[in-house]
Amino acid sequence: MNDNMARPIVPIPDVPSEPYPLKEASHIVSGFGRGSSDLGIPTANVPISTLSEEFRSLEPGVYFGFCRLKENKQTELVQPTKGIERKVVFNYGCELNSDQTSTVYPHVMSIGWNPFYNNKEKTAEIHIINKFSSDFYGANINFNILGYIRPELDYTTKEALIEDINIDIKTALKYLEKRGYKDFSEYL
Ligand code: ADP
Ligand code: RBF
Ligand code: MG
Repeated sequence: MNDNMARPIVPIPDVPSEPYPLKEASHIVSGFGRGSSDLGIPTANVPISTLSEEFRSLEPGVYFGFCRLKENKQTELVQPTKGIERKVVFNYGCELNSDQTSTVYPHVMSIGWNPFYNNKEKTAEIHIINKFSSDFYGANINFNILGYIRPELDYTTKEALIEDINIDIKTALKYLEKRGYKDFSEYL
């Protein structure tokens, strides 16, 4: 046993159930850059202001679903994240190849204040379950939410957080393979 908060067991139904499926379209902005550098798990951050009222009323926590990336030609829509001074290269997804823009990827999404890092703003971040060879800041992303995995937790170590995210990834893949979930892979 360690002294981290226990990960609660949340039952996941065999098919998406109310209020899911939810579907959103947004674009990717920059955050603090901790996902790749500190955790080794990059997350595509989407501005909460671009998301529906229904989405914004979701409990903080970890969710899963499918997503698809697309090059963003309307670059003026991408606004810098308030309060975060960090220079990254925005290529708006122009380096994504046709294979990458036609593939539907599974994802796990974290919504909330990241208690482990004590963030002051609520964030919505998507870890796409795939290895990419380059970044795609500014790209468009269509995603759905098909289920809820667990609440946001605080951790005493970074390793415990990483371990839990890896369990989240395994859980998402297991459910997204089921017929009832796979049926929503084109609902984007
Ligand atoms: P930030 O705090 O700016 O979001 P991250 O360290 O979380 O920084 O890295 C996120 C960026 O990494 C994304 O915006 C995207 O361009 C890129 N990226 C590369 N691979 C992935 C992936 N599998 N899932 C999400 N983003 C990825
Ligand atoms: N941060 C937390 O502080 N607590 C969590 O329980 C937590 N769960 C996450 C689950 C997933 C699937 C992902 C992708 C991220 C999670 N994070 C959590 C957010 C993590 O702290 C964040 O992605 C990094 O700070 C990079 O922005
Ligand atoms: Mg991120």
